[in-house]
Amino acid sequence: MVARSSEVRPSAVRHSASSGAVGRRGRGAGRIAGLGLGGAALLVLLTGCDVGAAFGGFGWPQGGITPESHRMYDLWIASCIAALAVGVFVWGLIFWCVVRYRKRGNELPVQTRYNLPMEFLYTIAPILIVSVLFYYTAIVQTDVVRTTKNPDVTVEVVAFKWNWQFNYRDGQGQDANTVASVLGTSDVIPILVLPTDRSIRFEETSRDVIHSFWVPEMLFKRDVFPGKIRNVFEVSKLDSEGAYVGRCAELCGSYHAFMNFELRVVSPEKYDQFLAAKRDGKSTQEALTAIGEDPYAKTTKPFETRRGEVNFNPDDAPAGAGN
Ligand SMILES: [Cu+2]
Repeated sequence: MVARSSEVRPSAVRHSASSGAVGRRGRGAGRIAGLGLGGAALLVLLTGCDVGAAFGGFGWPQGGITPESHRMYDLWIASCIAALAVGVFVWGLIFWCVVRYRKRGNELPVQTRYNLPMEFLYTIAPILIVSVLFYYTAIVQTDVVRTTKNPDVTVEVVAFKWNWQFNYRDGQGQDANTVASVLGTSDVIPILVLPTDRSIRFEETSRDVIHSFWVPEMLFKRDVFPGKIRNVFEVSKLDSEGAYVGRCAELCGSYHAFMNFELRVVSPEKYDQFLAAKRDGKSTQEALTAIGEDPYAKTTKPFETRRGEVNFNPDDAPAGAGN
């Protein structure tokens, strides 16, 4: 009995003597965590955009053309940097523990269960991180889906199987009037002409099934519903002139993949001239030519069924034989 108690005692003494050191270590880890998060935040502030470009946007599409798309992009980049900072910190701790506390004999290392500073850290830190991410996400989302009372341009987006019609409106809602219209056909891609530096409201409606209006460079898409629901969103402006392909992003039927359109962003002066030409009864192609723009889509082309070229019979047996 005496021998056993003398075996137990030294480790018990060592444990109580080292509890002060553990407390100091816990505070140290807290300081390191604080420094790490602070450093990550500073990094985001200083180099947010450049870091994103250096890493290919961390998978997020680059080259947005609206202020809203830039804000979403910045949120994504900052979230990735924050996630990486936390990741590096955690990986560092794991590897440090693996090396520092590797087995070096049969003696048990100091046990740190019920270490209050430690438990406090790994309970509070994730809550804080999620709260910060949630806060900025809520702010950016609110900003992106905000609509205003008097946007400069209102365009009604009408989707149908399998094309688009764009109606330029004199007001908002279902009761407003269409002053000019662009209609896509099987042979001509519809071109949605819009100005830079003006706020634009998109009001969506479908004639049959659910479609989705998507211009990849806006980094935004929204479903187009049939019936009374009009999905509405706005962009505060379009940054840069150019031609951008637009697509349907909701599987809507056989030719869904070919339901393309083109967004043509022009100067406000050209836009006014285009609208005036349309109001005078000119076709979309004539109106585009009148303002010195390419009359046909540059980013996509009408789909080709090539039904005449297909023959599923072996060794070119006539397709017309039999029925
Ligand atoms: Cu569609």
